[in-house]
This record gives sequence, C-alpha cells and structure tokens, in this order.
Amino acid sequence: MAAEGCTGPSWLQQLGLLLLLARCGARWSGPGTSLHLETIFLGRCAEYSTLLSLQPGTKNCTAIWEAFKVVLGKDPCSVFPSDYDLFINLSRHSIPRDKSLFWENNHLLVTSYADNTRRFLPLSDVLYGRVGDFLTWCRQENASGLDYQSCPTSEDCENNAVDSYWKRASMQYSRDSSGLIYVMLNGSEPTGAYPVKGFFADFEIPYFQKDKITRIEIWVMHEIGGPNIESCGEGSVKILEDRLEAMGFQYSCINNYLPVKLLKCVDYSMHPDCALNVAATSLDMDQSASLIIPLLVALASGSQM
Ligand code: ENP
Repeated sequence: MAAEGCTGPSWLQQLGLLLLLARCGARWSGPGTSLHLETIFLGRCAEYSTLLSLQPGTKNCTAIWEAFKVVLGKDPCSVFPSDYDLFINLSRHSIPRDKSLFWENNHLLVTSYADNTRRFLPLSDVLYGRVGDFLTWCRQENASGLDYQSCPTSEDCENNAVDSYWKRASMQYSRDSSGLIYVMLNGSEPTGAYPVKGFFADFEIPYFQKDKITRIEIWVMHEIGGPNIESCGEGSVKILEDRLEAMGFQYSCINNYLPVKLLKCVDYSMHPDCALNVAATSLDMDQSASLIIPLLVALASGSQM
C-alpha cells in the first residue's frame, strides 16, 4: 500500500474540488432550481388547501401549477411580475383580518412565530406564498430545460423569476391585508432594520388599502445579546414611522415584543437577557405568570403539521 502522503486527493478533497468547480463555473449568482420543484409545489398546495383549518376553498392545485409553470419556459432574466397574474388569480384567497405579518430580515423567526397559519399569516403562510417559500426556479439561459446549477438574483438582473414572483405575491398580499397590520423588523441588522429599498418598502407599503387598515404595529426585535443597532424612533425605523404617518396611518412601535422575544429565548434559555424576571420587569407577578407560563407551555408543545 502506498504511503498516505503519496496518494492522490482523498474522495472528500475530490468532492470539494468538484463542488468548487461547479460553483465557479455557474452562470448566475444565486442557487439553481430546487430539486423536486413540481413535487414540492404540488404537495404544499395540496396540504395547504385540504389540511389547514383555514381551507381557502376548493383550489385546483394542478391548474395553479400549470399557471405557475409558464415562467419556467421564459428567459431567466425576462420574467415579469405580471407573468404570475393567472397563478395568483387561481391561488388567491382571503386573509383573515388582523392576521397579516410583514417583515424584513426575520424569515425563520417569522416562520416559527406564525406557526403554520395558527398564529399569523405572513405571505409564506398564504397559499400563493407558501408554494414558493425557500425555493428557487429558472430556465437555462439558452435552452429549454431548467437550470439546476444557478439562477439569477437581483445582482444579475432585475426581472428574474424568483424576485418577480415575490413582487407579484407581495402586491396581492398587501392589497388583501386588513385590520391591524403587524411588521416585524430586525434591530440588530447592520444595514438597518427597515430597508428603504426592498419588498416591504417598494411592493407592500404602496399597496396597503387605507380604508381597510385600522392601525399598524411595528415590532423591532434585537438578537439575544445584541447588538442593538436600531430601536423604535431611530435610524431607518424612524424613516418607516415617518412614512406611515405621512400616509395617514395610525401606528405604534414596540421594542422586543415580549411573545416574540420569548420564542427567541427558547434557543438561549441560559442567556441573562432571557431570565424570566428580566423579560417580565414591567409586569406584576400574577400578570407575568399568566402571560409567560401558557406561552412557554404552548411553545414547548407546539407541533408542526
Ligand atoms: P430575506 O432576504 O430575509 O429572506 C428571503 C427568504 O425568505 C427566501 O428564502 C425567500 O424564499 C423567503 N421569503 C418568504 N417570504 C418572502 C417574501 N415575501 N419575499 C421574499 N422572500 C420571501 O427576505 P427579503 O428578501 O428581505 O423579503 C422580506 C419580505 O417578505 C418582506 O417584504 C416581508 O414583508 C415579506 P425564496 O423562494 O426566495 O428562497 C415578499 C418578498 O413578506
């Protein structure tokens, strides 16, 4: 057997090299089309429209997929929000009042807190947002098949298939939201809690239906242990507050909204910021016990479908 130092690269090194080569040779800057896209899409659609208590009426998931699939035949940089019109019209359903949750830079926290439509319905808990959440799709640049190696992002071209999908879905979600509107921002985000250019700023706020919205409540969440880069009334959060006020909305802003903070603390139970007496400083004992104990029990026993 040859001495170890004289052998060629190990299988692990070869795999690493292959992955590196694949990445370097990629045409676009984003990940490629998700494997099993159609199966995941149809499965999510079937689950959403039959199992969730919300049940958005009878939905024809095959027809919804056929409408969506049109963009898979288009040039990857020439997919426009309007290309999703039929898909949205077929999958659209009403959003319960006071259940809309907008956000920036908090994807996983929002997903957990919404609890699969049980607590809130962010866009990814609405049928037309659910089917694409965490997925990527695009056609090859000069061929008819899907590109599984890479897909364009906004760095490559504006009219890429995934961004245009979220733009179209965001506009619909915003138009159909009513009552008390919630917005979860990340006050530890180095570039600012409220991106002044982004889906929320450009494709959601402008489509709010003023006559259907009673109030907007902003939650600025900080990472446990910080950094606390922005809070209510500061920096980009102030820009958002001023914008909402100028549009004539009633709004309020809360730093580290307690129920969401408690959820974050599930992963940091020993951190001083998560000591229950700290979380409950402004509450008397009976009130904090009646708020916190059921919440922790619910969090501990919460099950995903
Ligand atoms: P990011 O950059 O923090 O997170 C992007 C991730 O969230 C991607 O995995 C994306 O799925 C998924 N996602 C879920 N809902 C949306 C969405 N609604 N959206 C874009 N991506 C979404 O989030 P962003 O880019 O700042 O977007 C936040 C926006 O979502 C806010 O406007 C909020 O109100 C809205 P995928 O398929 O791309 O992998 C709209 C745009 O709900």
